[in-house]
Amino acid sequence: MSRMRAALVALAVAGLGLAGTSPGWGAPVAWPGGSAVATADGSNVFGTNLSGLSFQSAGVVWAVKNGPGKAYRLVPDGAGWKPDPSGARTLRYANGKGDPDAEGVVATPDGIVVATERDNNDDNTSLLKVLRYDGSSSALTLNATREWNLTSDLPDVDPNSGLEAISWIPDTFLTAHGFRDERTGTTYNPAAYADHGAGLYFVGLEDNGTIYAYALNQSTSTYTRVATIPSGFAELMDLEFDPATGRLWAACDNGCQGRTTTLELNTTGKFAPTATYNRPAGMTNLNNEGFAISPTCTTGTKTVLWSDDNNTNNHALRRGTLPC
Ligand SMILES: [Ca+2]
Ligand SMILES: [Ca+2]
Ligand SMILES: [Ca+2]
Repeated sequence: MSRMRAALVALAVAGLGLAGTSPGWGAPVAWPGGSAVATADGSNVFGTNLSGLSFQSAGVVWAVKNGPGKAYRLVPDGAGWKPDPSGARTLRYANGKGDPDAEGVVATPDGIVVATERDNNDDNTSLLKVLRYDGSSSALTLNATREWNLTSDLPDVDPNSGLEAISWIPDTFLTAHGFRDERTGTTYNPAAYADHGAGLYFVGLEDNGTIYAYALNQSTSTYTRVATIPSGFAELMDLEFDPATGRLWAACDNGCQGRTTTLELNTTGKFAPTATYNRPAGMTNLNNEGFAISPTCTTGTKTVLWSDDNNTNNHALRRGTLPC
């Protein structure tokens, strides 16, 4: 989503209590990293609608924009980031057509994988698709190399309240911590899901703040839902898995005062709440729809990035820190 719905969401969130999160999540506590936040892009590089972020490595970040659907490969620019010399890549569906409304992105061993909620050429129809792209391509228009249409497996939602968030968790982590497969009622067994790659995709639905874990068949476009997980929020804007801590982060926008929650695998193999954090004290209540954590820890600190859908003060990227 962009803009507009914040007032309604604020009302809905108020109904969940002061924390902005569901019961059981505890009161929000201070952001665990630095209170200072700085802009991390040049002035008006991206404009509005930057909604998803993911580190491919310490030196490459992917960002996606909803409307028109675009992806950017970002490289370091001093302490900030800038698009690589190729600039924006226009995104298309696998058939080479359409304008996928790209709200979330994750870089995985499968490719650059994007969560979309509709075709902007047909704004009135919800279309909840995960699209895979070849991030190594030099083409400026990228056709999806695989797409998964999750619409029939998810609740009916408004066309602008669909898939917002996506992350990926490796099978090695899930099996080491006894992740429970809700479909089979047993411990998750990767061998049960043919051609799904080396991990599961976790997508977030804006409309209900719920996270859905899927095995996505990388050669047939079929999929299987493996788990359904409350994020703690009534709406959800991004997901980020931090392998260093085993924490799955859920991020909400200005409708929840920019708070984040963390979930960790508990002794029953479920992702359960472990914390609710306020945004850093130095950041105003921005329409942040993208959130990513650097894989690199430097002298006890790692960088986090937010993308602001509203391009407030002509900046769409901001950086802060977490301890590591
Ligand atoms: Ca949208
Ligand atoms: Ca928003
Ligand atoms: Ca997003």
